[in-house]
Amino acid sequence: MTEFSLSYQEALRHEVDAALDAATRFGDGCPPRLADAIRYSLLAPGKRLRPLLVLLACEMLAGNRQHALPAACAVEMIHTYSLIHDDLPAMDDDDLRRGRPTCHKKFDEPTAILAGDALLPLAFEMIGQLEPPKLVGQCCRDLAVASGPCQLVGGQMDDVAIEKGIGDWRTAPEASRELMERIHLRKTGALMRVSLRLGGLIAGATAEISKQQLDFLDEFGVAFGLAFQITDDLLDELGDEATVGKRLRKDARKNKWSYPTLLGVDTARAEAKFFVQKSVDALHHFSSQNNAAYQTLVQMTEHLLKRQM
Ligand code: GRG
Repeated sequence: MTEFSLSYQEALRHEVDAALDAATRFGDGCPPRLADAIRYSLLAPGKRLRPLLVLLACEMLAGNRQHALPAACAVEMIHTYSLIHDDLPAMDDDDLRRGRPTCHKKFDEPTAILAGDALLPLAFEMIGQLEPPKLVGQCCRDLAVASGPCQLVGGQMDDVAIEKGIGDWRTAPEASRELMERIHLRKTGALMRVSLRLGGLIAGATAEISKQQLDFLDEFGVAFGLAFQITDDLLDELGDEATVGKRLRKDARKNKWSYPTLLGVDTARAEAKFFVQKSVDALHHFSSQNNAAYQTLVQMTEHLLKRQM
């Protein structure tokens, strides 16, 4: 990765962090403990991958990234709410996230549930700030679908239900790559895809963006989401807990389906390479842009294979 693109990525992260900070300086009405819990989890040192996808897609397509900042904050808010709730004892029951005690460990369960609850509408409040206002309806709908019952929440429901033997999944299904991928596409992929789409739609407010370009962004998002998930599973199996900042070896311990547990580490690595290449191929549709945002998206994608966190 070049010095140039690293400092560009860092600049974007700083912009996102400043906007997240500003958006969570609540006035009267928000109990201080709730505000503290929201800010503790949201401003914790995450990678800000999804906000970066929003800003980079927008800037790659000649949009103004300042216009996309509210949407970048919105996807990070949804992501953080999902992490807080996923860490709860009723779900994955984790005590470490982003290198710190999880929200319910630092505060308490009711506060963590409510911090997650609060981040969800806050995300849509951010979308309401998009300019020009004609963007709001479409972006609101797309983000709601991606984070809703058929995507993020649906993927999580199937994942949790299979692990815990709940409802339709009382009888454990045969381990199946198709079902595992269907879960990942919703639980992990949907928010990444919509991040890119929001960036594209926002660029379209000031630049000429075709439906085909939005489709290419989506093709990239699908492959990127799977590549990310496979490398996440490999990190769970092989990574260093202190560097990753969360508990590892959980998939094997809990007998959870993951690419390495289902296919073995070597095949999982090969699959990660395959989906990284597929992502880069989809990005090539934008190679005529060849700007810093395009180059950074390519580098971020290739970097998945070297992920340490
Ligand atoms: C509770 C509705 C609901 C959904 C939870 C986030 C999630 C869905 C599950 C977490 C389990 C997990 C490991 C999912 C795999 C991919 C993923 C979302 C990893 C965490 O994302 P990163 O690595 O995290 O981008 P940071 O902390 O860097 O933002």
